[in-house]
Amino acid sequence: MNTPSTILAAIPRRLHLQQDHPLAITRQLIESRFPDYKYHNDLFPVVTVGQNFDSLGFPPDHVGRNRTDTYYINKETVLRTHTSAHQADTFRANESAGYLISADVYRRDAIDRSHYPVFHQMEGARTWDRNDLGGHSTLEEAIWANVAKIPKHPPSVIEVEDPNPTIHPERNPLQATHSAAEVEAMAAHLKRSLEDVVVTIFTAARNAAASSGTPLSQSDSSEPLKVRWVEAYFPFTSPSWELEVLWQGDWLEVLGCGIVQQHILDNAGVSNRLGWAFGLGLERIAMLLYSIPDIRLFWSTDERFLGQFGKGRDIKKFTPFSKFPACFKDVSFWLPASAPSASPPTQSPSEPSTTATTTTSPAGGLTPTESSSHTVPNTFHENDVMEIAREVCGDLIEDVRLVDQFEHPKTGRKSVCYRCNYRSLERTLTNEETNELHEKFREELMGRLGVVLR
Ligand code: FA5
Ligand code: MG
Repeated sequence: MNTPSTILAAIPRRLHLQQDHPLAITRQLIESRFPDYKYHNDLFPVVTVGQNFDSLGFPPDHVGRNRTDTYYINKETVLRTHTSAHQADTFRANESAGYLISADVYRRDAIDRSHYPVFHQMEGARTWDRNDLGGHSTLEEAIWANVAKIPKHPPSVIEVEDPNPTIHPERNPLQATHSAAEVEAMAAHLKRSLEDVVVTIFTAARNAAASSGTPLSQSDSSEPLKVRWVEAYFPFTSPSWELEVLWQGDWLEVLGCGIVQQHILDNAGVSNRLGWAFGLGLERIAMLLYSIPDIRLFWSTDERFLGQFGKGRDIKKFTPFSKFPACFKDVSFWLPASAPSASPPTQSPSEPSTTATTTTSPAGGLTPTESSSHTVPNTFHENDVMEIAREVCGDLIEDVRLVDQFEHPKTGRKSVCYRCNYRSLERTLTNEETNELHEKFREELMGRLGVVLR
């Protein structure tokens, strides 16, 4: 068990189901592009290691399985790290050709304005039955007939860069059970479906920006939206891709996807079916849609935040309430003697290549601090620092980053320095308050990680 009570407290929030919450509105906007799919929005976040990793073909030594990256409830049970944990069961239930799963997911990770230990994903999948070609003579013909039904947006609306071949023998191989023609057809269906989602979202985002009177760069509706498909790797799809969107000058990864590994469908008892799957981050999309500058805001119960969304209105740009001052404080400490140098935060199953670049920050209250009856681990991992910061400071800490690393030339001892940025989204913090938080943070670091403060 490495799951703090602060994380368990997030389970009942179900933000993606909360009426007029920006994550719920974003979910519904995407769902509207998949009208014939079955939606699952209510799946419980505690899953088995089998569901989260084994069923998907994660190798036994994959970093995503580490206690430094994943919240364990016990040896066999975790808080899901992605909505893909429900793929096998949903394929097994075989209720519909297509499905969408929206849910909260949990990862031990860095602290900054685009990372939070709980976020929301939407999984989508579409499969076809080899034994039911709907009157077509081949499977690829049946799939192409479905492709033709998805809106195709002209280059004046969306410019798609897709430089790589659909299949690459080394980098992005075909599975033995599929023909190249079948994969070409499924890839076309997948890509066209997701391009349509992106057009829907980003058209709404531009309209919101334009109507707020402070148009964003690239929000001029005469300029096409630019997206690109890049090759990717996931243990549970092949070939695999990521979709990136050019937004305010940066390529932003919005989703991962690919052709479902046939062993997953075989093990789910539907070996006659084949198809595609994708997984996208709802916060990342909602932040773009509404220009929300800080991921902590989604957890706010402040009406100044929640009152700005939905209620039958058009999507409008979020107006930050006044930006409260930041307070930076450093903490330096020697690592325990046996420890390797600070490992960077890792993300399971894979690190996004780019993150939302955000500019201003405005929520959240102080969450209760964990008791410090923890045993000192004998290896140091940065995610432990991040978690202690979240437990002590709740949403009053905006950012924690490694600013210096030093190895003593004689003793070989390693020292690190982290810079903490304290800032409330809702009010100005007092000096005493910040000092108290920082002092508590230092004590917990010492007590729980066995580090020596400098
Ligand atoms: C996955 O989680 C895969 N399960 C996606 C997938 C599903 C691939 C089905 C193939 C088939 P990844 O870790 O890259 O992959 O996360 C997917 C998306 O979630 C990212 O593109 C990003 O939009 C979002 N995301 C990932 N990490 C974070 C984070 N810390 N904060 C906010 N959003 C995140
Ligand atoms: Mg990724």
